This record gives sequence, C-alpha cells and structure tokens, in this order.
Amino acid sequence: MKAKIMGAGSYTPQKKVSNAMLEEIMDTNDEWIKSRTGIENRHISEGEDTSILCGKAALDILGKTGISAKEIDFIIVATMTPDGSSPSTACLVQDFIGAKPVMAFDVNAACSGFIYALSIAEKLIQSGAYQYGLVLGGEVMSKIIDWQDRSTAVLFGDGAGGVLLGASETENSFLGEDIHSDGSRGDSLTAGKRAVSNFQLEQATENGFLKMEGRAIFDFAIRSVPESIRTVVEASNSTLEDIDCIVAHQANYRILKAIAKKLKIPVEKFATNIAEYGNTSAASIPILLDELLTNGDLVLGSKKKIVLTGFGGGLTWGSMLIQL
Ligand code: B82
Repeated sequence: MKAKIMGAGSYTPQKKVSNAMLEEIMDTNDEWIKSRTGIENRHISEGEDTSILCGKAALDILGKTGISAKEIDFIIVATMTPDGSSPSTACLVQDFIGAKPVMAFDVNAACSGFIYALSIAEKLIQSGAYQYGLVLGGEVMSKIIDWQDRSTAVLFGDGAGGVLLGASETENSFLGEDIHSDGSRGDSLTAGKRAVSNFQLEQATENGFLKMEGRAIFDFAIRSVPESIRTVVEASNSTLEDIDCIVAHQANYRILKAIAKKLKIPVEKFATNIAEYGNTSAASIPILLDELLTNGDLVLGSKKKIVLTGFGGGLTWGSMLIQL
C-alpha cells in the first residue's frame, strides 16, 4: 500500500498577542523582536490545552476531507507539551472527535515531532493494516515558557495542525526521508526537566521551563538542515530546482534566510507565517502546510514536489520529500 496526504487542517487559539502587548508586560520591544525573529504576533491559549487544540484541528481536517471520525484507524499526536504524561494527548483527541477505540499515541521529538510522526504514520499505512490515519502536531508552548525571561518568552506561540493520510494502491505522497537525532547535544534546548526527587533526596529546584542556548542551536540548524534537505532531494534523483516550496519549522526568519543562503536558493522558496504565529514547535509545519493548501499556494494532486523539514530539541532534525 502507498500513503497519500488526503488533506490538512489547523486550529489556533483566538487570542492574538502582538509584540506591542508584550512590551506592556516585559522589557522588550517590537523592533527588537521583529528584526531578530520576524515575529509580529503569536496566538496564546486562554485555557484550551493541547488536546483541545489538536481535537479542533482534527475536526477541521475531517470537515475538509469529508472523512468521518468513525473511519479513522489511528491517531498520532506530536507534542512536547502534552496535557499530561497519561492519558496521552492522542487518547484525549480520540475521545474529543468521537473516533472508534483505535490506536492512539503521542510522539515527542520537540520541533521535529511532526516529521517523526508523519514518518511513522506513513509506515503504518504502507503495511496495509490501516486505511486512514490522523497525524497531528499541537502545542501549548505558553505553559512551559518562563514569562520572566524576555529572551525566550517573545518567541513562542500555541496552536495545532495536521494531515489525514489515506491508503492508496496507486498514489504515493512520500518520495523520501532523512531523519536524525543527536542526544549528546540535547542540553542546548531543554524543557520539562524534572530532577529525581523523593523521600530520600533533597527537594529538586528545577522549574521545567523551556531553556535554549540560542547561538548553539542556531549554528546546529544552519549546519544540519541544509544538508538534510540536500540529502532527501538528491536521494530521490531530484534537484533543488525541482522543489516548488520548502515548508520548514518556523523557529526564526533568520534561520530560514541562512538555510536558503547555504543551499544557494532564493529565500522565497521557503514558505513562512512566523510573523503571525511565532514558534509553535511541532505545530508549525502542519499549520503552515494547511495555510498553503487553503490559500491555493499548494494544490493536492498537482504532483508538485515540496520538502518538509523540522529541527529542534533532542537534538532532532529531519526532512521529507513530498509529492502533492
Ligand atoms: S538567537 O540565538 O537569539 N539568534 C540567533 C543567533 C538571533 C537571530 C535565536 C532566536 Br532570537 C530564536 C531562535 C533561535 C534558534 O536558533 N532556534 C532554533 C534552532 C534550532 C532548532 C530549533 C530552534 C527553535 O527555536 O525552535 C535563535
């Protein structure tokens, strides 16, 4: 069996927070944020947890594709901000959308999570055991942000997006993948850390907030991502000129510019919506993909080739070559 992307969908919280609004609660300014990151707004949850954002994105996907929740055979959620460790966010989505009691589980690969989840989902469909699978990326980053730390608080936003995969005997959306991890450099981007703490040990002081060494992960991104994009394109006998659009994790506009420069391709090949949503981690790729399919920039069935590429905590990174 082959796996086909049947459609996409997304949901972001109503509440939009501009850089000017952040100026009122911390020592930052619009010009600093815009020039270093490209971010102008982000959407922040007013109480909806990750499973609700993912559930609403799932309903958007089902509505757009005309597939009912009862036809879904598995649900995978990529997130680094699950509602809790158990139940998994995917189980909560299964209940929220009214799916049958199907396989549902979370994947954590930080900002690369959607790429990891899509890779797994493709293999499940390929096996022939499943007809339809929902692959979602969703985050409430605002709950793991240290709102006293202006260097990270301005960067992130909340949201969810995803795609429906379907089994097909003839049509295949997946032309290649290149996916990696390097735990030895994991300390440069951490979140949710909890020290071992119990009756025989001192109380832990970790607060679990997201921490990042900006320069180190910036260097990681501009070294690893261009190589990964090149690898996935060349391995499937394509060239960068054959690629219509690159849908990359929306971490920082300067990263996209640096990657484009290294690949010697125009930055315009990189789709972007970071100005509106900030960095939504595992949700950034599917939210952007849904936007491009909704506004007609990308068309399913057009046979055009695009690359999805993620990079983030773990460290993790990976790219997939997709034929629409
Ligand atoms: S930064 O270090 O402050 N910087 C780069 C030198 C300013 C342009 C910075 C900022 Br601000 C925002 C994001 C990054 C960054 O490198 N992010 C990532 C890199 C790799 C993987 C994931 C991310 C991410 O933020 O999700 C650097």
